Amino acid sequence: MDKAKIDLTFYFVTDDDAPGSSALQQAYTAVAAGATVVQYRNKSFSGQDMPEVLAVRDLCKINGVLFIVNDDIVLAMAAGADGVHLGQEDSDPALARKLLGEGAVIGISVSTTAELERTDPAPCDYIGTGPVFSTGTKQDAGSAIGTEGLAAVARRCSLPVVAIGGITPERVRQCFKAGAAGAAVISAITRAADPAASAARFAEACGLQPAEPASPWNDEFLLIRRILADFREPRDNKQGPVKVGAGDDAALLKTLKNPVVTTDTQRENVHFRRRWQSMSEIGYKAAEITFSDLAASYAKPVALFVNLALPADISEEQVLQIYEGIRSSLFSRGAVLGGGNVSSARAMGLDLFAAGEANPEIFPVRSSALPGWGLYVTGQLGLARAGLDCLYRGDDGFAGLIHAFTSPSARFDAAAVLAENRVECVMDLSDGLAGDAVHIAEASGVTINLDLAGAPVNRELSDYCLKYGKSPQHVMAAGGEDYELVFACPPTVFETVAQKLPGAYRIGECVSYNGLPVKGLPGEITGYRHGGRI
Ligand code: 3NM
Repeated sequence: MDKAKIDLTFYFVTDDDAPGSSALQQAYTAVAAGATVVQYRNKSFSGQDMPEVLAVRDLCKINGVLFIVNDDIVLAMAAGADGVHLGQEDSDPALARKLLGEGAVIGISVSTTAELERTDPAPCDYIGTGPVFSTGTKQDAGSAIGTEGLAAVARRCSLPVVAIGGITPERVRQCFKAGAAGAAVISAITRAADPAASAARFAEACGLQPAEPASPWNDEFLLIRRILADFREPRDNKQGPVKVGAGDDAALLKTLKNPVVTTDTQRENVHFRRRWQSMSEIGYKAAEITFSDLAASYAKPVALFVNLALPADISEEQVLQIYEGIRSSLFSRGAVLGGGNVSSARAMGLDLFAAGEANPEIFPVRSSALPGWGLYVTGQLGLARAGLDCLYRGDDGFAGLIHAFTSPSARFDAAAVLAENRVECVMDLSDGLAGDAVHIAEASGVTINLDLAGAPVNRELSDYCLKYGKSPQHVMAAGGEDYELVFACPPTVFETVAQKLPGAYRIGECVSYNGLPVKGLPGEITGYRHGGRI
């Protein structure tokens, strides 16, 4: 570390108590605004947090931002931090110097001039002084010393002084006037309604420019090499349908008899939120819902192509976790990764393309329903929608519902039974029965009379509806993201299907078109809007 280059001006400290934002996201916001230092502060650190610490370190390193660990010399060493910040009650700065070496940046907290007198400045590079203003962030911070207290310490101290405690963008200037070399901040950014805007105002008050932060995964080629290391099979499997898979400019597929191609998209804050699902679940779900289109077409998955849009606050480890989820879907479907792309973006997103091979005998479509046929589904509806509502409410008492939203499975098992029985009219339920029944009715030119009164309602959905005063039929019809299959066929065919698919049941019938595509919707229901509330 070149000590002459240390810039303490905008000293951001991570907040382990900020609701819904990780230290990595916070650090990214600060670095994007122009922070010059990030201190990792986590009072309840455990080994599980290590990947996050390393990700924050990488973000700082790649952006030339000083990375300091609070309190813990051992963690600072393990994380390869640039230095450590110690309180008066923590380890001795001399020990930190001995362990971390001459190049490390070592800071110590000092509240008063009396404390300053007792502190040996020799092993330290800077002093942290506060709380300058009153703060609720650190319970044992003592009473505010004001800018006068800060000025008194700064005057007597040969080392640069970083002001801390209750500093807002509006108070930054006073701190510099009082002799501070830097302003440290937590809550004015992490608890702000708009952290990025607040961080930008803080940086501006410090006289700094915003940066376009680079991310650890910006070394795209290295990242792709790491991803591909886990996807070795396609290149070696000359017998399979993919002769040359991910890793070359394009994939070479063996001639497929009846190729079927489909695409899907998952966008952050539209289809998923990072705090609701693990990265692996996001990857798994994206792959499964793309494959669900193939299931509804009786096609066998062959290859998946994935374009990832990544904001810089996603670490390389997290990207690999997304691919871990994708891989587990590919593995269970017997398909391979055909290729893909990684690019930077403001919000996270996945665009997926799947290639499959059609059943040589039958390709179901939504336009083939006839009057007199029944309308059926392969399983319980409404679970995912209710799970999404629980996530919005922060109610984690309905694990099965939440799981239905975060980890749906494409119904290839049900599709096989339908194909065997020559069911010609099938689609997967992604937009909810209310919307998808309209698609079938309009494409087939029939009216669908829905009848959900006798449809099964599982225990958890029933409990959820009781708790929140909802009608199960309403939740089932408004549904969305069920990824069950809805199909139309003659009732006699259904009797045979039902023997192999005991979870399937009737939800209505097709009649000659009589002025409306769908009748019998409970209440005022329209289709499903991804991310919308019930
Ligand atoms: N140390 P905020 S005050 C971590 O006085 C810390 O030494 C302090 O948080 C000290 O910017 C403080 O939200 C909390 O007030 C700073």
